Amino acid sequence: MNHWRYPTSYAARMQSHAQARMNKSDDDNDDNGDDGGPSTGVVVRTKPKAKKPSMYKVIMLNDDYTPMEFVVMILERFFNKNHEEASHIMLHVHQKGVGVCGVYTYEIAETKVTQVMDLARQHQHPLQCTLEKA
Ligand code: TYC
Repeated sequence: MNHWRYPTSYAARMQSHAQARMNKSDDDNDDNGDDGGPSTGVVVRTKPKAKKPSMYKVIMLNDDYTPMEFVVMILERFFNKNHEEASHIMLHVHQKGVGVCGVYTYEIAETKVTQVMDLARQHQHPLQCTLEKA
C-alpha cells in the first residue's frame, strides 16, 4: 500500500484553483470560455479533408526478343485487358517503342511493375516495365 500524499497546504491550494476555474463566467452558452455572445465558434474545416491521390502510368518498353504473345498475356493477366485491347497495346509498344498499360495509385502501379518484371525474368525475357507520374 502507498500512503504518500501531497502536503496539506499544496492540496488545499490546488483545490482553490479548481474552484476559481469553475467560477469563471462564460454565460454565452457555448462553453468555450470567451463569454462573447453566441456564434463565436471557430470554423475548423470548410472543405472535406480527403485529397485525391497522385496517379502513375505503368509504361512498357519494346525490345527485340520478348514474344508478342507473352506481352499480350501480361496485359491480360495484370492489367485486366481483353485479348483485343491487349493485342492493340502490344502492337503500339512494338511500333512506337513505349506504351501505357494502365494508370493507378503509386502502390498499385509499383506492384504491377514488380509482377511484370518477376514473370519476365522467370521466362528469361528482357521485357522492361516502369512507372511514370501521370
Ligand atoms: N518487339 C517484340 C517482338 O517483335 C514484341 C514486343 C512488344 C516486346 C511489346 C516487348 O513491350 C513489348 N517479338
